[in-house]
Amino acid sequence: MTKVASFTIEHHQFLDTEGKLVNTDLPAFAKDPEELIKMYRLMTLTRVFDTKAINLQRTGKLGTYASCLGHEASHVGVGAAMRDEDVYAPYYRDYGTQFWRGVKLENVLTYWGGDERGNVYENAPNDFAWAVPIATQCLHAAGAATAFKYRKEARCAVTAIGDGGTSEGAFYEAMNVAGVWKLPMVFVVVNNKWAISVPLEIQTATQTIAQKAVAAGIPGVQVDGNDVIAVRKVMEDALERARNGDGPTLIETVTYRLSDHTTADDASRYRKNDEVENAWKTEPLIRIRNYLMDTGAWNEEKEQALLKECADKVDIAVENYLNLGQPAIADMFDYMFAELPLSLQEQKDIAIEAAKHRVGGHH
Ligand SMILES: Cc1ncc(C[n+]2csc(CCOP(=O)(O)OP(=O)(O)O)c2C)c(N)n1
Repeated sequence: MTKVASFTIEHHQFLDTEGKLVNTDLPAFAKDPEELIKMYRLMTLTRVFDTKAINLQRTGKLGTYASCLGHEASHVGVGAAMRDEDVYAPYYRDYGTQFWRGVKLENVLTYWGGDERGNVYENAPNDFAWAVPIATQCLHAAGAATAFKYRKEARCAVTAIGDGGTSEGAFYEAMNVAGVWKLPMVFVVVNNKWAISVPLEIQTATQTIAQKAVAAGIPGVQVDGNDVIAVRKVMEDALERARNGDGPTLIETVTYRLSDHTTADDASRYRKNDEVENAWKTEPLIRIRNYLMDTGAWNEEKEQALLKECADKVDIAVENYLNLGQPAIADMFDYMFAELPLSLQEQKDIAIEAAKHRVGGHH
């Protein structure tokens, strides 16, 4: 017998669950407290926003909403490493990355309010809309990365997907083409341990999600997804490789979904309380806040001011969302097909006509 291939998967971490450094070889950005504070501020805003969005759904002002509670470091670390000219193809709960890139809080509310205008990101116009069909976004990102390579542009495409999503064919197809064409892209798998009620060990037989990269001939690395310094660092390295023409990377961020899957789910029906309680001990905000406090860059006064500022920002976004007014009737027909099938064209015409006759009708 001869060994023809072997692999190892690295796990990266800088901060332990208490916020103490386990690796003192800090990347450049982490030596600047202002950079860390910027990330912590957005992580906090994302959490305050998330709580409010759930309350809006519970009071009937928002449709089904997918919470990102617990994902804040994975999201913000990814966004912070990207450049404006890169392109992001998100899945449905990637708000932290998107906020970093300029997507407004209002966009998220508008989208989950069932209004297509939520997908129009004024400040991140090249990024893709949220993908709810699992793994399709990986192919969109591969398409964008192919265009960047073809046009010789120094841009990268980044996509994110959940652990369950890596069981989809589209995920492997995208990784395969990215590997063989050395596309300038990064695949981020947010491993939050659950795909609705399906736990990771039933989802896949692999020891890590990162090793799924081996099958595509690309590097796979695992990172503590609750450690924002580590996520940004591995992301920066992966983007540098991509920009240098060395091809794609798969990053697995190991985290935990602290909330229900969506507001339409009740995770207590399939998940043990102990597991969730333990996960709260390793959640991402505590450790970066503790680290900043220990280094003297943060204090209780700044914390209280930040919480107030976040609450105010969220309130303004909610007001804007609630005052947006009705969308055009045509919106629910216009974005699925390049050419509308005849049957839908008929329905669209009827809907527009009916709206004209309704009091306050809008089209
Ligand atoms: C192609 C496809 N199949 C099934 C679904 C239904 N669905 C929505 S979310 C979900 C679980 C996804 O889990 P994971 O990829 O781990 O991401 P998470 O939601 O945990 O962040 C499923 C099966 C879907 N949206 N698209």
